[in-house]
Amino acid sequence: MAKHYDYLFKVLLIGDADVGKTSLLDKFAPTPASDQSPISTIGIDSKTRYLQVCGRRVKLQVWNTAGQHHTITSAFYKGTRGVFIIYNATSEKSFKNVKKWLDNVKNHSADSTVMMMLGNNCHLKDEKQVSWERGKQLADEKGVKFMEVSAKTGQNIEETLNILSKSMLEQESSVIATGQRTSTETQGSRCSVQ
Ligand SMILES: Nc1nc2c(ncn2[C@@H]2O[C@H](COP(=O)(O)OP(=O)(O)OP(=O)(O)O)[C@@H](O)[C@H]2O)c(=O)[nH]1
Ligand SMILES: [Mg+2]
Repeated sequence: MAKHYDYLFKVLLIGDADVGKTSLLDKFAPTPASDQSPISTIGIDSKTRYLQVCGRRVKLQVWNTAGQHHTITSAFYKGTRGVFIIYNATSEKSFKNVKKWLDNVKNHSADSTVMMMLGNNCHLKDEKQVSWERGKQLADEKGVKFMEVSAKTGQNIEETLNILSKSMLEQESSVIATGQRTSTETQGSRCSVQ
């Protein structure tokens, strides 16, 4: 039977407990509606999402982790091509911990892994403790991509998947062509939801 995709990428969702990883996964790869709020993740679970990027059929296998574990071991990173490092924009603490998560990814994953930092809950303007500017600044410092998102409103969800997928495709071509990493130029997008 013919394959339904040209590229298969494994992607991980990591970050502190309660930053909204499970909620974002539900937006990335919606399944039949559930009215229930997500419960704290205990182990890991995954969902699949197909999308077209640069004329290629991409299959994303998105793995969700439990924030309580604080570290993710090398076994989880095996074969991972992209990682979303998530913080909650209404929680300073979760933003501070992003550095630890970034170190965790760098220590355990392949150099070619594409990293993207996501500031969730960007629609909660009045409760925000972390501005877009601070998020973008940290992402630039660390050489990773950045986007503010909302699992609640769906803001920037599709853009985020497209940016990561495009970058993983570029990385794939560069590894095949030269065996080297492409530029780690960062990108960012403001959340325009009021
Ligand atoms: N208002 C609002 N609530 C959100 C958003 N994202 C997540 N939540 C809520 O925040 C709580 C935690 O979200 P989860 O998606 O379970 O967080 P998690 O990162 O998966 O947490 P762990 O599995 O414990 O690591 C849930 O009650 C969600 O309904 C968001 O964008 N806006
Ligand atoms: Mg969860």
